[in-house]
Amino acid sequence: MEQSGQRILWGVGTSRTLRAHWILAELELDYVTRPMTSRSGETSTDQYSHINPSQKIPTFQDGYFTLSESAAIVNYVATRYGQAFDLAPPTDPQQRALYDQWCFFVMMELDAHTLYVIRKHGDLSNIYGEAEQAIRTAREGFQKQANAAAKRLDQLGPYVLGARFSGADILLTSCLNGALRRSIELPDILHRYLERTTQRTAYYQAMRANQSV
Ligand SMILES: N[C@@H](CCC(=O)N[C@@H](CS)C(=O)NCC(=O)O)C(=O)O
Repeated sequence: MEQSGQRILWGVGTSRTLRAHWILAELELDYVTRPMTSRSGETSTDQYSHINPSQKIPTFQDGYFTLSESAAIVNYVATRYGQAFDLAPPTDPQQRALYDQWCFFVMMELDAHTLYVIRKHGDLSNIYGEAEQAIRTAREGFQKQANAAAKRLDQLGPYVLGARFSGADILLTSCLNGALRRSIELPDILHRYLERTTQRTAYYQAMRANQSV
């Protein structure tokens, strides 16, 4: 049993684990990393399955509170600890709804439907099978939705919430970086956005913390 007050983050080495390391770094929170990597078999042990029945990383433990899903971890940490850093999600219902709109948009349209499809049927095709057409439409789908994100950012900017950086920027940045790694072209406005978000000190700290050794 972990100590009651200890913060533990399970998982390194993926864009999804990076999100959790990043929000913890933004808020300068102490935590212990369990450096478990993807597809190493470590996610399917009995001990880990008890903590996260999905057998996926990341998982975050805040004392006795256990949470999975990278976006939920980002938003939980930002809500619980982010006030002092002006990083908490908005509390006004409509502003919060717009924030949620960004988060769900990123997780569904830029992650699950597109990047993850490309990864599954590209790098991991030995497990999930070849599906050239699915990859092609996922790349096109990503570009279309990235253009939509660029339009919204152009109206609001420089961050998802306008003036201030938030957890939704962590989610968006991780997906845009994933697209660049796969040579998906992005509009200039998103390149300029990435220059802003990836120059943050906490981003470098998170990249280091997320390295698998
Ligand atoms: N929706 C989840 C997805 C998590 C996920 O798919 N994690 C992958 C690594 S990126 C994983 O743990 N796969 C299982 C394994 O590697 O054993 C999240 O955002 O946290």
